[in-house]
Amino acid sequence: MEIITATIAAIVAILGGLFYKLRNTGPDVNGDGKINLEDAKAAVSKLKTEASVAATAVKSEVSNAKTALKSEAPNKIAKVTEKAKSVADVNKDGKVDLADVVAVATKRKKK
Ligand SMILES: [Ca+2]
Ligand SMILES: [Ca+2]
Repeated sequence: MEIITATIAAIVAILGGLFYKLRNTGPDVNGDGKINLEDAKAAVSKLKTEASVAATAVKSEVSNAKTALKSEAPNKIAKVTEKAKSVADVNKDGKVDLADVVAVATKRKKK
């Protein structure tokens, strides 16, 4: 149970962190004091880099979880998945999707 819950929490945190970083970037993305086309390019580049970092971290978490789950009984895993879904469903609308990641990022900012 702890394996999936921890993995989902880690993934939500990774994605929340990604959105948090991207949200907190001002218009002068490359920090040269001017706001122009170069910042749009820098924003795309930054998005690619951050998304790639997050994707790698998520893959690593999933891989760790898969390894850990090999020792768990399959009927346990179904129950665990339900539990993990309820943990990851931050805004409690019954679905685990991008809105939950945004909810996490929003929560963090308020703190
Ligand atoms: Ca700039
Ligand atoms: Ca949700």
